[in-house]
Amino acid sequence: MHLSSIQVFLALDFNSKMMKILRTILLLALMIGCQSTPQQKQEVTYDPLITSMYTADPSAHVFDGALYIYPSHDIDGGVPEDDLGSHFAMRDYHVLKMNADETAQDMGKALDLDDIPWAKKQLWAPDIAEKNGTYYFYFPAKDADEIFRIGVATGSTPEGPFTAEESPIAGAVSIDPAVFKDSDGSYYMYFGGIWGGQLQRWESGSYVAEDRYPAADEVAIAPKVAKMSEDMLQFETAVQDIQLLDAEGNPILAGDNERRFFEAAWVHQYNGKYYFSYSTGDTHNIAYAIGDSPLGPFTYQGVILKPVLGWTNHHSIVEYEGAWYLYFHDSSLSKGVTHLRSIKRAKLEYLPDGRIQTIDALVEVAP
Ligand code: FUB
Repeated sequence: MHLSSIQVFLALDFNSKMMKILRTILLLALMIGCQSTPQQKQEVTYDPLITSMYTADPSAHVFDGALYIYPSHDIDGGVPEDDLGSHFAMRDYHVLKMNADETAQDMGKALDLDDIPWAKKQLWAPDIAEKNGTYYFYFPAKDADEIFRIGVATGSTPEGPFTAEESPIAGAVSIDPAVFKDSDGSYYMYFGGIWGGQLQRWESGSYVAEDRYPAADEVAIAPKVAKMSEDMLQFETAVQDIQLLDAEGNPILAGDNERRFFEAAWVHQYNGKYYFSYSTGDTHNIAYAIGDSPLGPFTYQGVILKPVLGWTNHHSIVEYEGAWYLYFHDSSLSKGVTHLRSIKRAKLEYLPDGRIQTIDALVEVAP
């Protein structure tokens, strides 16, 4: 029955007991229907996928019919918390593989800080891509000058181990690489993160060891993209800004903390459209914007995941066996310790018009 005909039905004057029951049932159905908007709160409990170690920033991919996750490996490195994010002091990467139940298993260490010639510390959010049977594992780390750069390591299986290149990728700076394979076989790397991720230090085109932010009414700092070279080890094109626009076609401004880019870029394709998703401003939503090209521009649509327990929010989106999943993390396992996070996953629901239903996975934990 259509909404308008339900409303007419409810307006009628019913006296019989049966009609009153029918009316109550319809009212309840109407209330449930009205709640089915993109802003719906999901009354679901999300458990950590693995509890034997702390994991974060999950990049999920399907290789050889299996679902693999490439997370950061959070540790308590004893480094005091500061605005540079020094307490995120990760030293290696492990590969995880999804089990048939709602858990993931550790497939072992795939890359160690000591085996990366150029990297000094802080192995943050990684990603991976496969091309012609070789697996290219992309990761950020600080170099000897404490500048975040992005490197690549290669392996012959999705589980690694991976062997790092001698130097980082030229032009690949800041943090949070996400590599997307387009339907024509091209690969693009999206990257960048503000504040501890240092993207604000590259706005002049070269590194300036000082944080410079645009004024609130200026265009926000943009995430970056470049096309990968044939050998997947470098950029084929110059790095360019990703344009994030509002519904009127105006660029999102620096003062728009609810919608501006902060970190954690991810791109996926759905029904021929490109979805660019990211963590926002100082608000830590996972938001998304839609475009017609992998290079953008992308128009802001809304929130996929509301802020979770812990300071950061970081995700990936993957289709597996006919269903769509959002991988994310929070700090529930460590009872709220910002840099000790655990990966989780939720079912992603699209609405008929291609919008994504908002997920609220915030959990309260007793300290
Ligand atoms: O894990 C370290 C950093 O925290 C990531 O690079 C950011 O995206 C945030 O999740």
